[in-house]
Amino acid sequence: MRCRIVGAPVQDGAGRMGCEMGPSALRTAGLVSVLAELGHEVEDWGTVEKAAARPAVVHGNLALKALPEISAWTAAIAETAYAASRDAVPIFLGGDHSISAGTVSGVARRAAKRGRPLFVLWLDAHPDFHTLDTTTSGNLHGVPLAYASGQAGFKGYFPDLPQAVDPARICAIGLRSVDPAERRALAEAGVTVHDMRAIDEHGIAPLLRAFLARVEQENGLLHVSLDVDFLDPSIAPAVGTTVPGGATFREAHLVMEMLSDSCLVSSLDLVELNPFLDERGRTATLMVDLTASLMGRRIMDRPTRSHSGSL
Ligand SMILES: [Mn+2]
Repeated sequence: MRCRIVGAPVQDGAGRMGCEMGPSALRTAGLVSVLAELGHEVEDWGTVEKAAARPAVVHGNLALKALPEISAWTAAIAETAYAASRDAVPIFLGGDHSISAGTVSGVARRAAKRGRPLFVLWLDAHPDFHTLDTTTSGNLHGVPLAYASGQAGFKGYFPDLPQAVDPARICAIGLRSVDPAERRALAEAGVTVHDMRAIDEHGIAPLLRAFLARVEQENGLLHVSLDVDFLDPSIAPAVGTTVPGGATFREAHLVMEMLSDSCLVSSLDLVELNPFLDERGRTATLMVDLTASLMGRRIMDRPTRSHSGSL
């Protein structure tokens, strides 16, 4: 398979600095060589050009931070995501999670052009489903999923959305920090939500399997957005928004292995890695290992699968 690496070193959407170094850390942890060793053709497209901030616009929510900057990043990333997804599986290296406003809207436009429905798997402690009106922190890494799924209130502030993702085709897994406004909005929009309690009660595999079955049934494309804080902070400390009680090492790898087996993944975000907070690169290394699992690394061959390795 052809993989296309795209760096999106955005940090203005997070509450603290450091995510700008994320793409470098993921490359340093060996992402390109790991993918090449798995037999993939890897193209590194370098770094999305930081667009000039759009003229400041006044918004009623005075808490909003870096709105012109994030809006400009979103436009630039969406354009690159659309181009990069033409004939390859793009892997977007964040950068804080605000990059997904651009990556998801870009690949959604690509999916529409292909006449295929886009599904989104959101692996995160947070749903990032705030609108510009409901966020109280004002950190715009809390809004990308609301934007990309066409929720109200972004028009005139963020780039016009060429193609909204149907909220009914979004599945968020790993949630354990959800604000009341988000809880209401997720329910109203019809997003499938599996919080950590659901994982505890049912196990992560059946929850994911049910979603993947829907993607397959509708012949969909699947974008996976992996936030470092999906993982438990004890194994992935390099993130500015740690929440205890996250996915374990094996739960995370199992998700990636199931995604690999499904052959459905068409694009991937690796976001919120803050190397300034890491311990000797262990979080960056784990993110690369998880990517390897998603892209076909396996412990043992599964001989019953006829299409293994042809993701
Ligand atoms: Mn996030």
